[in-house]
Amino acid sequence: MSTSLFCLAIQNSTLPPEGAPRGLVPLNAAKTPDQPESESGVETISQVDHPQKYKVLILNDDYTPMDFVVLVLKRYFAKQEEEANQIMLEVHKKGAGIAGVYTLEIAEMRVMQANQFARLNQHPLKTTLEPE
Ligand code: TYC
Repeated sequence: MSTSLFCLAIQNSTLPPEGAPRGLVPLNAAKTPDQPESESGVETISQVDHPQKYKVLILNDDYTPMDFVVLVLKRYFAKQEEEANQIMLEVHKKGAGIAGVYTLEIAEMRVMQANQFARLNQHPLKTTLEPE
């Protein structure tokens, strides 16, 4: 998928000159009033430089033990004990919280692993993802 995006970007000749900082390409650089962004290739380049990120949300429930939630945050979301405790308490009070922000493939993997770990341990704990 990323290969075809990259080819389209080159074909539309909107890449900055060699050596120019790509992060500074104006988002409307090659856009004319009657030309949709998808044809200009500009939007494509911004996606190549900044792939969409996804928040992994961890959801509250009434049954999963607090210690287990902390363990999940440490094991699958690389949190230290203190931060894991803070996130768990925030979720407990507010209903949901952010376990981490990742590219789609990584976010999907963490959600699957965390949900499977909870299921195997017979806890109803759920994580899910949403675009950032
Ligand atoms: N509410 C749970 C309890 O009182 C603790 C909990 C916190 C569960 C966070 C899930 O994502 C969660 N045992």
